[in-house]
Amino acid sequence: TDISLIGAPTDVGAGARGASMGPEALRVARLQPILESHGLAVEDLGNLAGPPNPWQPPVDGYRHLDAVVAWNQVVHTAVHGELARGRLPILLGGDHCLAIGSISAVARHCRETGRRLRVLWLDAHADFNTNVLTPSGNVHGMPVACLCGHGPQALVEIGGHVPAISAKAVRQIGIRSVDPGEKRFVHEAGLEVFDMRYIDEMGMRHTMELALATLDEHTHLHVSFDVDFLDADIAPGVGTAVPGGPTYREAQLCMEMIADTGRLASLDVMELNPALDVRNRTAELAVDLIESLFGKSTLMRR
Ligand code: DIR
Ligand code: MN
Ligand code: MN
Ligand code: MN
Repeated sequence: TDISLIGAPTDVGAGARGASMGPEALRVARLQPILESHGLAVEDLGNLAGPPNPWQPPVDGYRHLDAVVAWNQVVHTAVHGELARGRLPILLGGDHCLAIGSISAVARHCRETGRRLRVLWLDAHADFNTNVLTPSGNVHGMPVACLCGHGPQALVEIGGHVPAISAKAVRQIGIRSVDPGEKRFVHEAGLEVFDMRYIDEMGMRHTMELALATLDEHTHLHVSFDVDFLDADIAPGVGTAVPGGPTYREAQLCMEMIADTGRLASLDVMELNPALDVRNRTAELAVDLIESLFGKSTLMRR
Protein backbone atom coordinates (compact mmCIF):
# COMPACT_ATOMS: atom_id res chain seq x y z
CA THR A 1 0.00 0.00 0.00
CA ASP A 2 1.10 3.54 -0.68
CA ILE A 3 1.71 5.81 2.29
CA SER A 4 0.42 9.33 2.94
CA LEU A 5 2.15 11.55 5.50
CA ILE A 6 -0.23 13.99 7.20
CA GLY A 7 1.25 16.67 9.48
CA ALA A 8 -0.88 17.97 12.37
CA PRO A 9 1.25 20.72 13.93
CA THR A 10 -0.48 21.47 17.21
CA ASP A 11 -0.03 21.08 20.95
CA VAL A 12 -3.52 22.23 22.00
CA GLY A 13 -4.11 19.04 23.97
CA ALA A 14 -0.76 18.94 25.77
CA GLY A 15 0.59 20.38 29.01
CA ALA A 16 3.88 21.54 27.47
CA ARG A 17 4.31 23.55 24.30
CA GLY A 18 6.37 22.15 21.40
CA ALA A 19 4.65 19.03 19.98
CA SER A 20 3.41 21.41 17.28
CA MET A 21 6.93 21.13 15.83
CA GLY A 22 6.80 17.33 15.73
CA PRO A 23 5.88 16.92 12.06
CA GLU A 24 8.79 19.03 10.86
CA ALA A 25 11.28 17.24 13.14
CA LEU A 26 10.20 13.89 11.66
CA ARG A 27 10.71 15.30 8.16
CA VAL A 28 14.14 16.65 9.15
CA ALA A 29 14.94 13.13 10.42
CA ARG A 30 14.23 12.00 6.80
CA LEU A 31 11.12 9.91 7.40
CA GLN A 32 9.99 10.03 3.77
CA PRO A 33 13.29 9.15 2.03
CA ILE A 34 14.02 6.43 4.58
CA LEU A 35 10.64 4.76 3.98
CA GLU A 36 11.22 5.15 0.22
CA SER A 37 14.59 3.40 0.57
CA HIS A 38 12.61 0.30 1.54
CA GLY A 39 10.67 0.40 -1.72
CA LEU A 40 7.59 2.10 -0.31
CA ALA A 41 5.74 4.82 -2.23
CA VAL A 42 5.29 7.82 0.07
CA GLU A 43 3.49 11.10 -0.53
CA ASP A 44 3.84 13.95 1.97
CA LEU A 45 0.56 15.87 2.04
CA GLY A 46 2.11 18.65 4.13
CA ASN A 47 0.49 20.07 7.23
CA LEU A 48 -3.15 20.46 8.17
CA ALA A 49 -4.29 23.86 9.41
CA GLY A 50 -6.16 24.61 12.62
CA PRO A 51 -6.52 27.16 15.39
CA PRO A 52 -3.56 28.42 17.44
CA ASN A 53 -2.90 27.27 20.99
CA PRO A 54 -4.70 29.77 23.25
CA TRP A 55 -2.73 28.56 26.33
CA GLN A 56 -5.59 28.97 28.78
CA PRO A 57 -6.49 27.14 32.00
CA PRO A 58 -9.09 24.35 31.94
CA VAL A 59 -12.80 25.15 31.71
CA ASP A 60 -15.12 22.44 33.04
CA GLY A 61 -12.12 20.08 33.20
CA TYR A 62 -10.95 20.62 29.60
CA ARG A 63 -8.22 22.89 28.29
CA HIS A 64 -8.88 24.39 24.86
CA LEU A 65 -11.84 22.15 24.09
CA ASP A 66 -12.97 24.22 21.09
CA ALA A 67 -9.50 24.15 19.53
CA VAL A 68 -9.14 20.43 20.29
CA VAL A 69 -12.46 19.75 18.53
CA ALA A 70 -11.47 21.86 15.50
CA TRP A 71 -8.13 20.06 15.11
CA ASN A 72 -9.70 16.64 15.50
CA GLN A 73 -12.29 17.41 12.84
CA VAL A 74 -9.62 18.27 10.26
CA VAL A 75 -7.57 15.21 11.26
CA HIS A 76 -10.64 12.98 10.96
CA THR A 77 -11.42 14.26 7.48
CA ALA A 78 -7.83 13.94 6.27
CA VAL A 79 -7.22 10.45 7.67
CA HIS A 80 -10.55 9.15 6.44
CA GLY A 81 -9.91 10.64 3.00
CA GLU A 82 -6.57 8.83 2.67
CA LEU A 83 -8.07 5.51 3.81
CA ALA A 84 -10.91 5.92 1.31
CA ARG A 85 -8.28 6.44 -1.43
CA GLY A 86 -6.83 3.06 -0.43
CA ARG A 87 -3.73 4.57 1.16
CA LEU A 88 -2.00 4.02 4.49
CA PRO A 89 -2.08 7.28 6.50
CA ILE A 90 0.72 8.19 8.88
CA LEU A 91 -0.40 11.03 11.13
CA LEU A 92 2.58 13.12 12.24
CA GLY A 93 1.62 14.75 15.54
CA GLY A 94 1.04 16.86 17.24
CA ASP A 95 -0.14 15.86 20.66
CA HIS A 96 -2.04 12.66 21.35
CA CYS A 97 -5.50 14.26 21.60
CA LEU A 98 -5.46 14.02 17.79
CA ALA A 99 -5.83 10.24 18.00
CA ILE A 100 -9.55 10.93 18.52
CA GLY A 101 -9.79 12.28 14.97
CA SER A 102 -7.43 9.69 13.54
CA ILE A 103 -8.85 6.54 15.14
CA SER A 104 -12.47 7.63 14.70
CA ALA A 105 -11.64 7.91 10.98
CA VAL A 106 -10.08 4.44 10.98
CA ALA A 107 -13.12 3.03 12.80
CA ARG A 108 -15.48 4.68 10.31
CA HIS A 109 -13.45 3.23 7.43
CA CYS A 110 -13.65 -0.21 9.03
CA ARG A 111 -17.45 0.04 9.35
CA GLU A 112 -17.70 1.14 5.71
CA THR A 113 -15.54 -1.72 4.45
CA GLY A 114 -16.56 -4.52 6.83
CA ARG A 115 -13.18 -4.82 8.47
CA ARG A 116 -12.35 -5.59 12.05
CA LEU A 117 -10.34 -3.00 13.98
CA ARG A 118 -7.45 -3.64 16.34
CA VAL A 119 -5.75 -0.65 17.97
CA LEU A 120 -2.30 -0.99 19.52
CA TRP A 121 -1.76 1.91 21.92
CA LEU A 122 1.98 2.28 22.60
CA ASP A 123 2.31 4.78 25.44
CA ALA A 124 3.61 5.40 28.95
CA HIS A 125 0.09 6.62 29.77
CA ALA A 126 -3.35 5.02 29.48
CA ASP A 127 -4.90 8.28 28.16
CA PHE A 128 -8.21 7.19 29.73
CA ASN A 129 -9.06 10.30 31.76
CA THR A 130 -12.30 12.26 31.74
CA ASN A 131 -12.87 15.89 32.69
CA VAL A 132 -13.77 14.69 36.20
CA LEU A 133 -10.81 12.33 36.65
CA THR A 134 -8.10 14.44 34.98
CA PRO A 135 -5.46 16.08 37.17
CA SER A 136 -4.49 18.48 34.36
CA GLY A 137 -7.41 19.18 32.03
CA ASN A 138 -5.12 18.28 29.11
CA VAL A 139 -7.12 16.41 26.50
CA HIS A 140 -4.05 14.39 25.40
CA GLY A 141 -4.72 12.39 28.59
CA MET A 142 -8.28 11.54 27.40
CA PRO A 143 -8.32 10.20 23.81
CA VAL A 144 -8.90 6.51 24.57
CA ALA A 145 -11.81 7.37 26.88
CA CYS A 146 -13.30 9.68 24.22
CA LEU A 147 -13.00 7.00 21.53
CA CYS A 148 -14.76 4.54 23.86
CA GLY A 149 -17.64 7.01 24.31
CA HIS A 150 -16.61 8.77 27.52
CA GLY A 151 -16.07 12.45 26.92
CA PRO A 152 -17.64 15.65 25.63
CA GLN A 153 -20.25 15.16 22.92
CA ALA A 154 -18.29 17.15 20.34
CA LEU A 155 -15.32 14.77 20.62
CA VAL A 156 -17.21 11.53 21.20
CA GLU A 157 -19.34 12.09 18.05
CA ILE A 158 -16.59 13.11 15.63
CA GLY A 159 -16.83 9.93 13.56
CA GLY A 160 -20.65 9.94 13.52
CA HIS A 161 -20.91 6.68 15.50
CA VAL A 162 -20.90 6.53 19.33
CA PRO A 163 -18.81 4.98 20.68
CA ALA A 164 -16.26 5.16 17.87
CA ILE A 165 -14.60 1.96 19.07
CA SER A 166 -15.09 -0.76 21.66
CA ALA A 167 -12.60 -1.01 24.52
CA LYS A 168 -12.25 -4.64 23.38
CA ALA A 169 -10.50 -3.49 20.19
CA VAL A 170 -7.64 -1.87 22.15
CA ARG A 171 -4.38 -3.32 23.46
CA GLN A 172 -2.23 -0.92 25.47
CA ILE A 173 1.50 -1.57 25.75
CA GLY A 174 4.22 0.06 27.86
CA ILE A 175 1.91 1.74 30.36
CA ARG A 176 3.59 3.01 33.55
CA SER A 177 1.75 6.20 34.53
CA VAL A 178 -1.96 6.09 35.31
CA ASP A 179 -3.68 8.72 37.47
CA PRO A 180 -5.58 7.56 40.61
CA GLY A 181 -9.15 7.95 39.29
CA GLU A 182 -8.09 6.85 35.83
CA LYS A 183 -6.82 3.56 37.29
CA ARG A 184 -10.27 2.56 38.49
CA PHE A 185 -11.87 3.62 35.20
CA VAL A 186 -9.39 1.56 33.12
CA HIS A 187 -10.29 -1.43 35.29
CA GLU A 188 -14.07 -0.87 34.97
CA ALA A 189 -13.87 -0.46 31.21
CA GLY A 190 -11.98 -3.75 30.90
CA LEU A 191 -9.17 -2.26 28.81
CA GLU A 192 -6.48 -4.83 28.01
CA VAL A 193 -3.31 -3.24 29.35
CA PHE A 194 0.17 -4.74 29.11
CA ASP A 195 1.89 -2.46 31.61
CA MET A 196 5.64 -2.31 32.23
CA ARG A 197 5.38 -4.84 35.02
CA TYR A 198 3.83 -7.30 32.59
CA ILE A 199 6.61 -6.66 30.07
CA ASP A 200 9.25 -7.03 32.81
CA GLU A 201 7.80 -10.34 33.95
CA MET A 202 6.80 -11.90 30.64
CA GLY A 203 9.09 -10.18 28.12
CA MET A 204 8.23 -8.13 25.04
CA ARG A 205 7.97 -11.21 22.82
CA HIS A 206 5.22 -12.85 24.87
CA THR A 207 3.50 -9.47 25.35
CA MET A 208 3.33 -8.84 21.61
CA GLU A 209 2.22 -12.39 20.87
CA LEU A 210 -0.83 -11.75 23.08
CA ALA A 211 -1.44 -8.19 21.83
CA LEU A 212 -1.35 -9.45 18.23
CA ALA A 213 -3.32 -12.66 18.83
CA THR A 214 -6.52 -13.33 16.87
CA LEU A 215 -5.76 -10.99 13.97
CA ASP A 216 -7.05 -12.28 10.65
CA GLU A 217 -7.03 -11.17 7.00
CA HIS A 218 -10.01 -8.89 7.69
CA THR A 219 -8.28 -7.00 10.51
CA HIS A 220 -7.26 -3.37 10.11
CA LEU A 221 -4.36 -2.88 12.50
CA HIS A 222 -3.87 0.68 13.72
CA VAL A 223 -0.82 1.66 15.76
CA SER A 224 -1.01 4.79 17.90
CA PHE A 225 2.61 5.44 18.88
CA ASP A 226 3.07 8.01 21.64
CA VAL A 227 6.83 8.59 21.60
CA ASP A 228 6.83 8.74 25.44
CA PHE A 229 6.25 4.94 25.22
CA LEU A 230 10.05 4.73 24.93
CA ASP A 231 12.31 4.87 27.95
CA ALA A 232 12.98 8.49 28.91
CA ASP A 233 16.76 7.94 28.72
CA ILE A 234 16.65 7.20 25.00
CA ALA A 235 13.75 9.52 24.11
CA PRO A 236 14.10 12.89 25.87
CA GLY A 237 12.09 14.82 23.28
CA VAL A 238 8.63 14.41 24.83
CA GLY A 239 6.54 16.61 27.12
CA THR A 240 5.69 13.98 29.73
CA ALA A 241 8.69 11.64 29.94
CA VAL A 242 8.34 8.71 32.36
CA PRO A 243 11.30 6.53 33.42
CA GLY A 244 11.26 2.78 33.11
CA GLY A 245 9.99 2.33 29.57
CA PRO A 246 10.97 -0.13 26.85
CA THR A 247 14.64 -0.22 25.88
CA TYR A 248 15.83 0.26 22.33
CA ARG A 249 15.88 -3.49 21.74
CA GLU A 250 12.44 -4.06 23.29
CA ALA A 251 10.95 -1.27 21.18
CA GLN A 252 12.57 -2.69 18.03
CA LEU A 253 11.14 -6.14 18.74
CA CYS A 254 7.71 -4.62 19.36
CA MET A 255 7.80 -2.89 15.96
CA GLU A 256 9.23 -5.92 14.15
CA MET A 257 6.54 -8.22 15.49
CA ILE A 258 3.84 -5.77 14.36
CA ALA A 259 5.47 -5.65 10.90
CA ASP A 260 5.50 -9.45 10.71
CA THR A 261 1.68 -9.57 10.94
CA GLY A 262 1.40 -7.76 7.60
CA ARG A 263 -1.79 -6.11 8.87
CA LEU A 264 -0.58 -2.56 9.67
CA ALA A 265 -2.99 -0.21 7.89
CA SER A 266 -2.63 3.16 9.68
CA LEU A 267 -0.28 4.84 12.13
CA ASP A 268 -0.09 7.83 14.49
CA VAL A 269 3.32 9.16 15.59
CA MET A 270 2.51 11.48 18.45
CA GLU A 271 3.90 13.70 21.22
CA LEU A 272 7.36 14.22 19.74
CA ASN A 273 8.47 17.56 21.22
CA PRO A 274 11.51 19.05 19.44
CA ALA A 275 11.70 21.92 21.97
CA LEU A 276 12.73 19.34 24.59
CA ASP A 277 14.84 17.14 22.32
CA VAL A 278 18.62 16.88 22.05
CA ARG A 279 19.83 17.49 18.47
CA ASN A 280 16.71 15.74 17.07
CA ARG A 281 17.77 12.36 18.44
CA THR A 282 14.25 11.41 19.57
CA ALA A 283 12.91 12.15 16.09
CA GLU A 284 15.70 10.03 14.58
CA LEU A 285 14.91 7.21 17.01
CA ALA A 286 11.22 7.41 16.11
CA VAL A 287 12.09 7.19 12.40
CA ASP A 288 14.37 4.22 13.07
CA LEU A 289 11.52 2.41 14.83
CA ILE A 290 9.03 3.33 12.10
CA GLU A 291 11.43 1.72 9.62
CA SER A 292 11.15 -1.52 11.58
CA LEU A 293 7.38 -1.13 11.72
CA PHE A 294 7.40 -1.09 7.91
CA GLY A 295 9.51 -4.20 7.62
CA LYS A 296 13.17 -3.29 7.93
CA SER A 297 15.00 -6.34 9.27
CA THR A 298 18.64 -7.28 9.73
CA LEU A 299 18.45 -10.56 7.80
CA MET A 300 16.28 -12.16 5.16
CA ARG A 301 13.59 -13.92 7.14
CA ARG A 302 11.79 -17.17 6.35
C1 DIR B 1 -1.71 12.68 32.55
C2 DIR B 1 -0.63 12.79 31.48
N1 DIR B 1 -2.19 11.33 32.69
C3 DIR B 1 -2.85 13.64 32.28
N2 DIR B 1 -1.03 12.21 30.27
C4 DIR B 1 -0.25 12.12 29.17
O1 DIR B 1 -2.61 14.85 32.30
O2 DIR B 1 -3.95 13.19 32.00
N3 DIR B 1 -0.58 11.45 28.15
N4 DIR B 1 0.91 12.70 29.14
O3 DIR B 1 0.18 11.16 27.07
MN1 MN C 1 2.05 9.38 26.85
MN1 MN D 1 -0.54 9.38 24.84
MN1 MN E 1 -4.11 6.96 11.87
